[in-house]
Amino acid sequence: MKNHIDRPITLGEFIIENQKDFEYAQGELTALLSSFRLAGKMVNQAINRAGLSNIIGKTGNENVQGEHQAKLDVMANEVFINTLRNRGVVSGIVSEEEEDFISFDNEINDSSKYVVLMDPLDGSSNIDANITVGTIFSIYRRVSKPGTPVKREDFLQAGTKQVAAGYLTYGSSTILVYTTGSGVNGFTFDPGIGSFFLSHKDIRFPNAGYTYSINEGNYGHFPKGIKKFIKWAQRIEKNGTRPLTARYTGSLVADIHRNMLFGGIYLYPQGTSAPNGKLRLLYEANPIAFLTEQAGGKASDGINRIMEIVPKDIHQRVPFLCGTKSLVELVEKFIKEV
Ligand code: P6P
Repeated sequence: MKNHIDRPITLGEFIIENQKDFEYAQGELTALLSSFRLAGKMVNQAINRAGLSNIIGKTGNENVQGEHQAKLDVMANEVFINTLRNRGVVSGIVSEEEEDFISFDNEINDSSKYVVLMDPLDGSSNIDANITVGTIFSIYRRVSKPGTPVKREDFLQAGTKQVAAGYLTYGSSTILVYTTGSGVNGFTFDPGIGSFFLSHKDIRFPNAGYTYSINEGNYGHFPKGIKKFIKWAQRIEKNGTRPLTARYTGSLVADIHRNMLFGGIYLYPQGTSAPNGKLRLLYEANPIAFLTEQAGGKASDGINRIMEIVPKDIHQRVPFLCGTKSLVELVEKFIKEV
């Protein structure tokens, strides 16, 4: 449909225009995606004034991951869970902040076809330093019988079964990026109007990579293949240049967003301090892998395609390489060689 308006279309208009991409959706997936829009605005508002309200800093508690919980972690988790529950379009949720899955045991929700897995506020340790943080989400069609409470099997599906995935990056501007399997599009929030407008149409990784994103503080723990890649990235070419430059924010969404726009690779490998890597398969690696592949990139654990890993536990961790295809394949080659 031609856009007859002389402004970028809104997220809502885009979702309606692209209904055809939502296989068998009778508006539920539309409602589900738009609930992320509402919750994203609420979290964005809280983050933008965090320094002015008593919401920065830690709660003094640890989450199920053993990580110190930031007050905004708790707030974001509650906002997304309540918004999704109230929309009546989700049967259940897995959240990084919740020990087990949550079943929305009421009539409307139980009839919903979908489940959501999310990291409500990723990189929250950066908030007090005013560094970009993000929300990551993944949407599946439930495999258990609609009309009954969700079961664990609904959440332990391989990433290839995702029907949609996305992230919100709360940075110099707030951008919602998502895919339903027909490419990746980004929408920038205009706080003056209160709407998200299409700003990044059909995002594709550039062919060449520009940055590598890894916490080199863990160098001593890295497997040999990763160390070999870092040495390759830092070598000085004959003309005095080097292949890549290092950019690592400590916020997965910020690093992925930059690498997807300008080319690059993000790596969180396994090491003695993180024997299976740090990132969680279900609500960090899989949604980012879906977006990455839809944007022409690649995501693996160094050997296997991330989205083909069959999950065993809702909080399982996985070594993670993600980004420009040629760079991921170079690292996989180095890992294979040593
Ligand atoms: P480290 C944030 O906790 C996160 O999950 C990602 O957003 C980020 O890339 C990574 O962990 C940072 O971990 O060990 O380098 O501080």
